[in-house]
Amino acid sequence: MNERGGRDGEHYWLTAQEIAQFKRDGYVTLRDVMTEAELTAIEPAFQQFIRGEIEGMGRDFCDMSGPYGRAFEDFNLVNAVLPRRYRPDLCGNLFELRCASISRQLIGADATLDYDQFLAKRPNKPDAEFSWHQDLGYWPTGTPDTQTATCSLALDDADRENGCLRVVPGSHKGPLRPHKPLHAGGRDASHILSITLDANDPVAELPLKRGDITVHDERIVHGSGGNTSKARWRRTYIVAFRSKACVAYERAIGFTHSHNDTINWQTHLGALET
Ligand SMILES: O=C(O)CCC(=O)C(=O)O
Repeated sequence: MNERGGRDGEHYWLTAQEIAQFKRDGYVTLRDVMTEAELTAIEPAFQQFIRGEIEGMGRDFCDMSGPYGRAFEDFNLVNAVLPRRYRPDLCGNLFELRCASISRQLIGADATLDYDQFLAKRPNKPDAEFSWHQDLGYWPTGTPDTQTATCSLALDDADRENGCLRVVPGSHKGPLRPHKPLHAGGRDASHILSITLDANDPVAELPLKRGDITVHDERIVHGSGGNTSKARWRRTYIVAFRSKACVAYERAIGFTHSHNDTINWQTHLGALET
């Protein structure tokens, strides 16, 4: 930690206040984590995925607002899961390294990269919603240490109009809520799970400038609205870190965060009610 915080080569130093906010609220917003030149360097790979040019991804390339099987031209929320699996040259890029630095400060020295994901809300897609959920509701129960730092980089300015991330601050201190499949047909038809907000849940929107990130933990209730702008994308590059023991446990049961994983979801999602 240093007192002023900010970028420092492969590191990004958090202030004591930022670390305290993550623990207190379940999330933190960090400004200017990537410079314009650094963003420009990673964008071509991102765009290849979002244009649907990477072959052989199966369900790892889908619309995260709808059921599997939707035609690419009809996607609202383009979702590429595990891009580093399909383009290994992404491994070790500067964004990953800065997020590793941030995650070590938030969840401990053995923070291990668990998965990455590219998300892009097409302009003028009011249905490009990411439904309310807790990440832990999607993941196997029984992991030895659930701590997670999910870092989400804004490749475009994000706000209410293009569907920025929104959270229920402090909800990470409450229980894991029951998650239900959003679409008929369960996990075979769609990856999406959803929870209903309580009437008294406070909602905070997290607007970002290009190059800023949010970091959220595995229990905070969060989601995002549709993109009602006429011409603005909302593109997000996610890298999530969990403890080394947790990642080892996930892999041992065959869970890699790929939508192509064939583990028994009923066994591994204790909180899922169908
Ligand atoms: O950025 C979004 O719209 C939602 C992403 C999300 O839910 C997540 O990374 O856990």
